[in-house]
Amino acid sequence: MKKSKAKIIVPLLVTAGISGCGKAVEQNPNIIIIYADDIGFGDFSCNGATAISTPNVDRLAEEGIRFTNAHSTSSVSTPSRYGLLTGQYPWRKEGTGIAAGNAGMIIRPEQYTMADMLHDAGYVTGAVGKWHLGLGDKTGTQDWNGTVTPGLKDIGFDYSYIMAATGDRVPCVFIENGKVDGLDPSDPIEVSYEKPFEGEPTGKDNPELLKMHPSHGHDQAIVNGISRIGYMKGGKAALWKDEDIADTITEKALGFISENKDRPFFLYLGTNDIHVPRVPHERFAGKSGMGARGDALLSFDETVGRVTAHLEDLGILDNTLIILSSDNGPVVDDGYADMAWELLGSHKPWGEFRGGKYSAFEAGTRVPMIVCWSQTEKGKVSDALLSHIDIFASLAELTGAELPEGSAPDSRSALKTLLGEDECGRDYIIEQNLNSTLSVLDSQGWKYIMPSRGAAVEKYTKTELGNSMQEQLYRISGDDMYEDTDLTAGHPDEAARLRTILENEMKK
Ligand code: NG6
Ligand code: CA
Repeated sequence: MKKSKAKIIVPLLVTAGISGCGKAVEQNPNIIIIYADDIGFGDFSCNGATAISTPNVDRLAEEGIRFTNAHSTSSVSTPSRYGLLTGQYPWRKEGTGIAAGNAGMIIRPEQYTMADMLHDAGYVTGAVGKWHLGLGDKTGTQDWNGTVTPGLKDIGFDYSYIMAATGDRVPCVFIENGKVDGLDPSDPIEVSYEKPFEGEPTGKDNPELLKMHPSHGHDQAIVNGISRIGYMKGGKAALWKDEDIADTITEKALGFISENKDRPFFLYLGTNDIHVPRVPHERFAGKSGMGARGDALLSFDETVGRVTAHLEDLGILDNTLIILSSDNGPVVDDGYADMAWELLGSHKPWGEFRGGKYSAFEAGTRVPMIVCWSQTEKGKVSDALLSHIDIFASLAELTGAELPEGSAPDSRSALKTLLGEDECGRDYIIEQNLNSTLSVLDSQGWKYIMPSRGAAVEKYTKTELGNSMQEQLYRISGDDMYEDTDLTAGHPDEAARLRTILENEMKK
């Protein structure tokens, strides 16, 4: 049971006066968070990419605010999503690292989530797409053939249609309100992260069955000609086809929007694009000229376009606040031989930042972010320091929800920043890498990375993780956004100032 619930809101009457470009709306706006997977700052044309074009994302930027200094809470998925949905930094809680597909629920039913808050504020709440925050009570105990419980309804989502974890992890099925969609009861599903099922082929032993080969890991159960992490058997009728995942997710999202068009809704839309395995629909295959990674970006862009067009068709675009961002920075080869490096050409998924997915360096968490709503100034670019940790409290302020004591402990409202009325943003934010090395980045661009025993380079992807036994200090500003000059020795006061901030945060 939750300790307490938010009070019913006083609906916010938004008027055109706020920033002058929209119509007056008389109910709380619908809220859609489009949370991309592994899309880097430099992957969208509105952020400077020239080798790829993302017109639908660019249109949201033209109609809204594009942020250049926005950060996920972590450089991998599970902790980032945990931080976003709970308003608590993931490094405060054990067990928030990259989750297996049979992990138990990481956000526990007694925790107060963003979905709880918006539900209590009168919203219909839905989650569609990638989940990756565990399901059921305990790891490995889920009843995949019955109802997986506890589930998303226990943490505030009225509706859910989700992938348990990632495209590369079993079980490779969609789960609707706790039940595997399309399951034939005479062909039950079994899932194991410990041992293979006798008689079932694996990527390791049966590479001849693969249409896409792993480059590292990913050599266990074979589904749709692609080997995954983890073992599964059965459930044939329910297995996803990777080529159709984006369409399935998009259509479920559109369905949720249609169904709830007449009342305020909150949709958490986690795309599978552009996580591995990247197997976009044939209408994108070969279209980017950059291989599967680029094609998946085009697929993501189409999802954004379809959502926007649908809102427009229903006449509710003006009254819908869209937040588009990514769970972590980019990776090129993340475990499948999909030619991503060979075909990357001049494209820089990480923009001008160092590192990438998994890293403590900026590209790990400095993600693309756009906020679009009829009430915001069109085409604004904001350099304000912003963290996804603050979206929770910002939406509480927007909707007038009161948070129960102790909920979203690290979240501070950044509503004015999100709506473009404040250009300063946070004084500082905390970032986290794969092995939980923490960094502090302040609004002046000073960045301190704590000492860490973690590896300097991620062994599979070759990403620089930003780990060092020595503390590191960088200045990220102006025309020098690349963390390559350690300033610790020359600026001991700055290093000490940021170290103290971090130590104080860690004591909370
Ligand atoms: C890693 C996987 C990688 C990806 C990542 C999670 C291997 C070798 N690598 O362990 O492919 O699945 O986990 O990505 O298995 S995330 O974006 O969901 O955090
Ligand atoms: Ca991710």
